[in-house]
Amino acid sequence: MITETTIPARQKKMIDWESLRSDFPILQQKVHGHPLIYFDNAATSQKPRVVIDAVRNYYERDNANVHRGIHELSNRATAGYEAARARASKFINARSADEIVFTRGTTESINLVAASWGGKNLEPGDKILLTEMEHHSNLVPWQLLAERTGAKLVYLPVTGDEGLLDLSKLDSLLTKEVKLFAMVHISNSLGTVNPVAELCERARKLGIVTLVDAAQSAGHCPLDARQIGCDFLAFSGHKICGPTGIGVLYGRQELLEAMPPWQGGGEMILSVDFFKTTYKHAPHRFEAGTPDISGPIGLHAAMDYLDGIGRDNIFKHDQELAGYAYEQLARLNNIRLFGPKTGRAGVVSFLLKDVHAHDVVTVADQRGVALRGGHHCTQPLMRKLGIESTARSSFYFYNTKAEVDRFVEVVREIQKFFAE
Ligand code: 7TS
Repeated sequence: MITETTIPARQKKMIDWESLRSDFPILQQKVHGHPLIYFDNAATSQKPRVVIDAVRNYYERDNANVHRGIHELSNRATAGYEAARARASKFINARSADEIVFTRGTTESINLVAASWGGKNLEPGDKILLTEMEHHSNLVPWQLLAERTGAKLVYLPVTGDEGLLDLSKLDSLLTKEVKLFAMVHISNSLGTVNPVAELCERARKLGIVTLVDAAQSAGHCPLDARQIGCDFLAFSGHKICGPTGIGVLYGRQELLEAMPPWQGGGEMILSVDFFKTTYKHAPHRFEAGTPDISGPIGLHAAMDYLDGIGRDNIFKHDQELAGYAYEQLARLNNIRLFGPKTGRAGVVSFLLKDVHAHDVVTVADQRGVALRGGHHCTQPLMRKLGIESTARSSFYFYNTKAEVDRFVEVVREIQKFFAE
C-alpha cells in the first residue's frame, strides 16, 4: 500500500533544528576519524529516513509499471506516481497537475524546453537572454539551440565579486528580438537570490517567454510559480531531500499544450500507425517510455517532509548560517569572498591567497568537512571574475552553527598549513 507521508506542521518557533539531524542516517558518521560536516548541499542534499522508507516501501510492496496493467500493483504504482505529480503541483503552486512534467532533473527539464519549445519557436535573428551567473545546464542547451536555429545569445551582466545582476542593463537588453529570458533563481556559486518575479514581469510585458532555474531554491525557500509569473520553472529532486534521477519541469498549460513531443516511444501516444502517430496531452506527451516511478514517490515524501518544517523557516535558517559563516570568514586575512554581503542564500564561496581551491577541499575532507572546489559548472562566471575556481561551502537546515565554527577553524588550519 502506498501511504501518504505526513509530517505534522512544526510550530514556527519550536523547530529543534538539532533534532532534525536524527532524521538523516548518513549524518551520524565519522569521516577520516572526524564527525562528518556535510557542506556540499548545493551539489546534492542528504535524504531523511521518510524518503528512504518511501522508496523502499514502494519496491517492497507496490512495484509495477504505471498506466499499463489493470492489476492491483500497477494501479497502486500509477496512483503513487500521479499523487506525486499532484503534490509537486502544490509544492510550487501550479494551477494543476497537468503543468508538471517529470524529468530526470533540472538539466533535462531545460533541455526539454530548449528542444521542444525552442525548436518550434526560434528563428535566425531571434535572441535568447541569459544571465552571466547561469549554471552550464541553463547555458549549454541554449547554445545548442542557437546553433540549430541561428538564434543569438545575450547576457545580463553580473557586477563583480558581490555577484549581483546589473539590473540597470536590463531595459537595453530586453529588445523585441528577445524571445526567451532564462534565469537562475539562486546562484549555486555565489548564493545570490535574484528578483525573479520582477525579472519575469518585465519580460512578460514585452511578450517574452521566461524560464526560472529553481535548482537551488525549490527546497530552500517558498516557491510560487504563479506569483513569480514565469512560463517555465525547473528543479531537481535530489537537491531537495529527494532521490537522484527525478526532477520537475513546470510549464504553463497553454505553452506545454502547444509544444511538440521531445522524445518518442511508449506512454506518450494516443494511437500509432505505421506512418502517423497522435500524442497524448501534456504532461504525458513529454514522458516517453517507462518513467522513474520510485523517484516521484520518494520526492513526494521529501516535499511533505520539507513543508512539514516550512520552507520559510528553512530559508531563514540557511540565511543565518550563511551570514554567520561569511562574517567569520571575512575576519580572516588573505581570503577573497564571493557573492552578496547581505541577503545571501546558504552558499559561501571563497578563495585563500596562494592556496588552490582543490587543496582547500582536500585538506578539509581530511578533517571530515565536505566542501566543493572547482568552477561549479559556472565557468563563464569564473572567467568574468578572473578566477578558475572557488572553494564552496553550502548549507541546509540540518547544518548547525557549531559546524560552521569547526569549518572556520579548519580553514584557519589550512591557511597555517600552506603558510609553512
Ligand atoms: N542549475 C543550478 C543553479 C544548479 O546548481 C544545478 C546543479 C543545476 C542547474 C543542474 O542540476 P541537475 O540536478 O540537473 O544536475 N548544481 C550543482 C552544483 O552546484 N554542484 O553540483 C551540482
